[in-house]
Amino acid sequence: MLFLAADASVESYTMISSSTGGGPPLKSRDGLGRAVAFIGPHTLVASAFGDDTAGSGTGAVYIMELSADGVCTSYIKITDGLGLPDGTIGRYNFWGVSAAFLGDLNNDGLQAEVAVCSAHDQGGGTSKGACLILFLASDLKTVDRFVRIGDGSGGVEAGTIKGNNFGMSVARGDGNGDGN
Ligand SMILES: [Ca+2]
Ligand SMILES: [Ca+2]
Repeated sequence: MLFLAADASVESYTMISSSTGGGPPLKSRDGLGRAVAFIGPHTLVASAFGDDTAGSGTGAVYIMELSADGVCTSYIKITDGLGLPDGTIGRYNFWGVSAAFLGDLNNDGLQAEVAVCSAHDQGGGTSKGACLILFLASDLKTVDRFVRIGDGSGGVEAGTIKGNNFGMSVARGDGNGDGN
């Protein structure tokens, strides 16, 4: 984490890994930080798209509480069977290849919606990819519910996604100006 001055020079920095900065235990190729998104002033979503806890290459995300000086003071992990029902993601989906904070998507007053995508989601066909829209509870640690957007799910007609890797990157915006 880089703390920048107004002239964009680095004033200070911290590293969050398995050995420093309060990070979670990791193994090689977990890829912590493949995608990152702040969801609150001191709350960071950081993916580990190579995480194998729920099966090879399933992927995971950590929701980290950070101190003001950029050290992780606590974290929770979300993957298949851990905050999400078993089988939500699947092996070799590499969930967490991208992520974006969506603010208060459902307009319930809680800024707690996050998109986390799998470039190799197998729904609708081999490696077509998908995004999970997570609706977090007010603790920002528990997944209340989620919606999958991919080929044949979440309002996308089956056969629409013809190639692979839908969700390789993701960003928030209001393209049609309706406030969502
Ligand atoms: Ca909300
Ligand atoms: Ca909109």
